[in-house]
Amino acid sequence: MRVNRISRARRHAALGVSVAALAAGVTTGAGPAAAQPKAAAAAAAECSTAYKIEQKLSSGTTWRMCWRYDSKAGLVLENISYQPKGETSPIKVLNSARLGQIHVPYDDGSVEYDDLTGFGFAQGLMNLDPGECPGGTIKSVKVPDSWDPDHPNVNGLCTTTRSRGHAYRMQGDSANKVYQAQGKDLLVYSVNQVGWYEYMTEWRFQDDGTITMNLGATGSLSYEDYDAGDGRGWPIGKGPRAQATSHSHNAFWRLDFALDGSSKNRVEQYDSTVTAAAQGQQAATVKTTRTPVTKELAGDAKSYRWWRMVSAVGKNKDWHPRSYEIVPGPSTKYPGRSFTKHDVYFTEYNQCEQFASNNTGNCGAGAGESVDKWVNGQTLTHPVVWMNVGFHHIARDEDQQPMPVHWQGFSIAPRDVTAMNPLTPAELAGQNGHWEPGS
Ligand SMILES: [Cu+2]
Repeated sequence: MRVNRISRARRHAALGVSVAALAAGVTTGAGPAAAQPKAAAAAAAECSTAYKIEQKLSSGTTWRMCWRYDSKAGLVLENISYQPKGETSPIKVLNSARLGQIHVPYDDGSVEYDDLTGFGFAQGLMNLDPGECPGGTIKSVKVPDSWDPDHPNVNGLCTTTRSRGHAYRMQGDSANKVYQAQGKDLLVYSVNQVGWYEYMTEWRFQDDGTITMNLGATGSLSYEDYDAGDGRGWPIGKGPRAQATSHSHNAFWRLDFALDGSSKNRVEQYDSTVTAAAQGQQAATVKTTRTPVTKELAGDAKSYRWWRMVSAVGKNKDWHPRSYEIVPGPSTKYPGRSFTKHDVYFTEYNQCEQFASNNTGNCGAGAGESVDKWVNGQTLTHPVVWMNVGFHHIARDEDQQPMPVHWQGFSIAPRDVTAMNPLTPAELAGQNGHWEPGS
């Protein structure tokens, strides 16, 4: 079926639908794009109403962004801003956020796929059933280079809200006072079919400023990949039968930050070293050092290491520079290709560098076509983050049928974006910094 899909993709690529068609989607897509001139909103908006997502969560936090749909990347979120209660204007976080590739190599070495640029990921956008967007809105998406050019519109983008459990809990001074809040998220997602798989591209915007991006894989194992017959498969049929071929899903995300509206963010790496307790000390000592990342970097995640993007222009009300910390999720790093050997790549922005592998942007003769090649010593003035999260899929009996969703992804979390917890209740607003009971 994979082969079938690729032939369909090639057939319709010949129709010559181009970047112009994608741009046209912004003006001719479904929705009342021109119908509702709202003076105040129009001034701030960088997209028409149909392409705007704005959600004020019950805790008072508002997320705003624009969406568009790219012929290769699928869902693209742009001009993302965060405005917790107590902030008088939106705080811009990202210029752009989207998938950067899904690379799928098979363990038996038979084949590998670049699902975004080589396999029609975007064209596989699925219609959503109203029941799978509970309490939300399903937007119509015009798919560029659609395989069904007479019907390019798909009800394929869900925006809704979801509870995530406790945002915090704290026992108050008086015995019967409990400060607690249930966190709320704005959820934005789409589903794209590639072969027999269905990928869920999920973006979670929490009311505390955290953004979590996850790729879920569900649908069905590809039937032609049974009976690997090489000892590398896992039997999911009776006895030794139907040995499904193991494979990896190496997902990339591309994040173009613009903290406080500026792309000139600084990258910092933090490492902590632990020294065993010296004589007379009760505990080991931990020393944390900051390393400015001034040039392009291929970074490896490890224990006691983290990175953050620091605003070039904005400070919070405690005069601390605003930043977003990268919080890696579980990952099985695939060493089989040069571009999957590192967990994160910080590259200087370049318009033609669009996909982490099998790049389709025209970077010119001699230019590399994968993200590792773009780490070549340039000074970072407008860093782009490429996050690589791998999942090694060894099938199991439970994968039939349908296959349960397996998730992979990571978060970015605010660090000093606000001077206090953005969800602080009014009664505790004075407890900032060195605070003592009764003060
Ligand atoms: Cu899989």
